[in-house]
Amino acid sequence: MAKEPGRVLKPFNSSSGPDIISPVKPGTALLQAKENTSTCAQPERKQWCLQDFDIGRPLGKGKFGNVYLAREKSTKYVVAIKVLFKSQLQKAGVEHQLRREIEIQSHLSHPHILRLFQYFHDKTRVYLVLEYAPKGELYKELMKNTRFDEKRTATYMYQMTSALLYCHSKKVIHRDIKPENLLLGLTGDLKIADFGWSVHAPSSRRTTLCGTLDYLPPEMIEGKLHDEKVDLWSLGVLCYEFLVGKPPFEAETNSDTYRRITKVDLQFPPYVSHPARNLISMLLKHDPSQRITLEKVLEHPWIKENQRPAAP
Ligand code: AK6
Repeated sequence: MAKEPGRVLKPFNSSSGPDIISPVKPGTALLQAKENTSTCAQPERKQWCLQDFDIGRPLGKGKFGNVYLAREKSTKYVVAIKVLFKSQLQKAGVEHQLRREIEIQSHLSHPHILRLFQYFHDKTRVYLVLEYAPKGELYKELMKNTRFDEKRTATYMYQMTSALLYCHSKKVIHRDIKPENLLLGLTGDLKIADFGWSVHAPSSRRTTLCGTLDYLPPEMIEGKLHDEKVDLWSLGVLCYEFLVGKPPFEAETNSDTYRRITKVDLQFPPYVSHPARNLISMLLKHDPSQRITLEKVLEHPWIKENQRPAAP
């Protein structure tokens, strides 16, 4: 069982390689958005503050605060601003987790990972300046469509896989891949959005039945050591859910879900094509070392034949 279910980005436990997790001093400018051209004394070191933005409509509510659409005044650059209350972060004892997440995010820049441009804070709040994903939440699209066709699913799978390859190359494992954590960019491209602590707007789906157990791999349920291969399992669950409209091991109770996961009790509705079943089955292997690699997912015939290249 996951000890900290909501935490999104985890460092990949590895004794080798540089440690990218180091404390961040509050107020440190972690990232300079290229788009920011506002005049200031040190053009490369502009630190944003709330006065630099016009704040728009709320985009979502969360446990520690809300997200708003916002526009940087001088550049008119549109972003999302997440407002977190320091008192609530303190009460929940998650400040160091937030800092660590900010530190990890500051090292990530990929077309399919939602950008954290910068953060700033005042006496009572911490503000995260995030990329705005205009087409909104993917799980809503899934609910609207019930399920996605194979072309759309393969396209999302390709984008997810390239984002995860990038994360794993930086020794970051995601561990919380599910439709609720994905957003859609202007061209309908997928963005891993890292809702952090499942602080996004309440989702009606699944929470009543089994919480978020559906995406947990056997090694985490069984309390074993786990590594970046957990993301391969979640990718398999995600692919199934896109094609079928519900996750593969869904059950009435948590313990039934656990049982189905540890047995890898995988069944496909008749409409799922055999090449798609093949890929899902190669991701949903009980033994992490037997799972197909991310490199091979990109080269899988079903992905190659069905994924639509990114719009120019
Ligand atoms: C919403 C949209 C954009 C943006 C990189 C909090 C945390 C304790 C994040 C976070 C990084 C950190 C955190 C959250 C996110 C989101 C939706 C995604 O809260 N961390 C407390 C510890 C850690 O991303 N990401 O929250 S916000 C956004 C919408 C809605 C429609 N389009 N575009």
